Amino acid sequence: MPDKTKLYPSTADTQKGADVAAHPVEVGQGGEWHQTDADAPRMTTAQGTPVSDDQNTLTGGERGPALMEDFHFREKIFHFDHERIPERVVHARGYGAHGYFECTDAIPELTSASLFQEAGKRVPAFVRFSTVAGNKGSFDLARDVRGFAVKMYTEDGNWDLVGNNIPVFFIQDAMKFPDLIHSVKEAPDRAFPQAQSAHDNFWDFISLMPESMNMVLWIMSDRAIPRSFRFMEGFGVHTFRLVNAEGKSHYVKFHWKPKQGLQSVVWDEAVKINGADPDFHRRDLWDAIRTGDFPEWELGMQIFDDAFADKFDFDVLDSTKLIPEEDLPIRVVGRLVLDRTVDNFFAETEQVAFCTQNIVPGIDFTNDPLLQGRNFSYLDTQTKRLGGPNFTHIPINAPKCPFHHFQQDGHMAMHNPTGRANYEPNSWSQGGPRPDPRAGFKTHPEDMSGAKRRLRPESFADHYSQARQFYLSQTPVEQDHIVNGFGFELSKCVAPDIRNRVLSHLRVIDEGLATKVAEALGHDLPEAATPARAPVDLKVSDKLSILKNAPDSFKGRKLGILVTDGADRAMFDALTEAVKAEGGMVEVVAPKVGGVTASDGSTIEANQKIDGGPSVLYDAVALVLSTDGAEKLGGMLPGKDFVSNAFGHCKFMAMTPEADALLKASGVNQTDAGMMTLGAPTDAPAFIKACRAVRFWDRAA
Ligand code: HDE
Repeated sequence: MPDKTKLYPSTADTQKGADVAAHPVEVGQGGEWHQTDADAPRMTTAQGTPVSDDQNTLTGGERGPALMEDFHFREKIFHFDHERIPERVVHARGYGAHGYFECTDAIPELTSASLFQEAGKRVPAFVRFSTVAGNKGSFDLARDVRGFAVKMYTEDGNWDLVGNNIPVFFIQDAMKFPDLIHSVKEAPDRAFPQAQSAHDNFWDFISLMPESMNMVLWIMSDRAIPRSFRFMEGFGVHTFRLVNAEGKSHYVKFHWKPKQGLQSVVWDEAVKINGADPDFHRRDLWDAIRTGDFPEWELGMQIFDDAFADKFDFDVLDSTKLIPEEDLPIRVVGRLVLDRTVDNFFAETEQVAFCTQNIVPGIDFTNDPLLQGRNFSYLDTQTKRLGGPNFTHIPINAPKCPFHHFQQDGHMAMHNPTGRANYEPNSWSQGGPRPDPRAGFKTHPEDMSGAKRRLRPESFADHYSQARQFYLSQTPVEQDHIVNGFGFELSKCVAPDIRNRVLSHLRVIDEGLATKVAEALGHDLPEAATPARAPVDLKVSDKLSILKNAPDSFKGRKLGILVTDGADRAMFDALTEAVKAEGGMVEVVAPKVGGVTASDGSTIEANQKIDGGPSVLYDAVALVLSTDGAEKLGGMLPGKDFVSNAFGHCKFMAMTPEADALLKASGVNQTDAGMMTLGAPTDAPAFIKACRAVRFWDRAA
């Protein structure tokens, strides 16, 4: 029987003097283990009252009841109870980083926006990448659009370019947004499936909305499973306006082009990455920035006027359409660099509020009905999510330029106007801010006429031509991925009518595509859908393909080196050096996380234990094994999976001759030009050079 009368020391007391130095600390992340009581700041309550004991609730008697009087306990639990705020209704899962935007090509002739007036000028920026459908705790490699929201803190206020990684959208009118989102999110009765579109409700809605066809092709393509946030493009999607100091306006489409190049994973990898590392994308961004490999995008603009808009095949106000770069080249005017991770996820990434209505003088909206609807939605949803109208007072949302207005009070008002005047006009000498008719924001005075009505313009009626153009612009490998995407998604639809309805649309897009998807499903082809307007054949656009624009560098990519005891040290070092020289990263995978003893008796430290470091986490792999090590790994499922998956996912692979037993055990009995035997350390640079192509797609043929 325990002695109930004896008082035990608190955990805090027992921890004192423990050997905390034994715990590894990630470099530069703060939270060092060596803090002593003398260094530490004094703990207080939220009111600033010093706390003497944070381990034990105040009780009446040694084993008595807790006392109401314990203000420290009550305050602590009360605050914890209120830690959560509603997650975003869409784009709930996201990851942010700080950086800057720099103008590289001044365009004062096109816009008076302050950030484009002078080459070399920088403004601070904050970016949040996101998935759309899943909740905040969902996995990173969902098949989904990625949000690409950029807040630029200019001297004329915050400009938010709230874009996506796909240049078109599902719907033409914001009125349909709640329906689209309801259909893709979990069904309301069963609350599943989570973070995926492979289900009846989504495809039911899509198949009844032919305007979504262009976007659906993008979603079934590899664009929806990017390798990382760093390797994807961003798009403003809508047509916006640039307005110069004389009030002259041009249309503009915004593009973010990753300096790192474009890269995606294959679907089978995506599924496995979600299990192996659900945070794959956020970890990638964090690691890249923390190691000083700052991701960078160019800001490009497609600039055009009414004459171009009039002769373009589609309505430039229709967000389900893009303007091919071949028809209207992109002018690069700036660059975005992400060079700082957040200090606190909640304060910055969770509380950041992007609004399409956050615009600056020199940039303006168009009548795109989707954009107009968004301008209402963002402010509205943020008022609810962040608890009131004063979320602009939160540092991440506050402008970094001076700001003065008469808005006051409300929940959590951090700075109210001072002085007597809180209205305008007023006649007080210290009467506060006044509008500036010269430099203030002016709406472009576009002509408007016509009757009020609910109507979809005829110019929005072609739903298939650009979907066909997208499909035909892909390489055969990418086309196969699209077919497989449809095959997978539709196989998860229980209702055959829904599958057939989708197939009927695919027939209008491309008979070959429809036939292959029908074959994948084991379906007969249904009647083709009847389009509102017959599609036309458009020129192939190479810029729509990822693989036609593949990177030519291993920079920013990761090599996974699998090692065992007896691994050739010189070979390991040569590979590591070659990757570093290319600007890539290395991660070492070993049977045990404690590392291995190399051929020369030295220790090779491991980053991952084999079952925690599957090859899906790497862009290319190398096997530096001893004969005995290869045999042992060949008897382990994670060892075999490492090799067979790397091979199946068309990765470049290099191996020492001793790895043979593992290759055979993994069912890899062939060699091809994507596999290199490492005979001597001097072979390593050639292998890393080959890895520049990132995947050996010939293997998929
Ligand atoms: Fe959004 N969208 N959206 N959206 N959107 C939101 O705002 C909305 C659309 C996009 O990282 C919400 O603060 C409507 C297109 C991003 O915080 C909400 C329509 C594009 C983000 C909202 C669209 C986007 C959002 C939810 C149809 C690409 C995440 C939380 C007209 C150009 C921003 C929030 C972040 C977030 C509404 C369509 C991009 C509900 C009504 C098209 C990147 O206001």
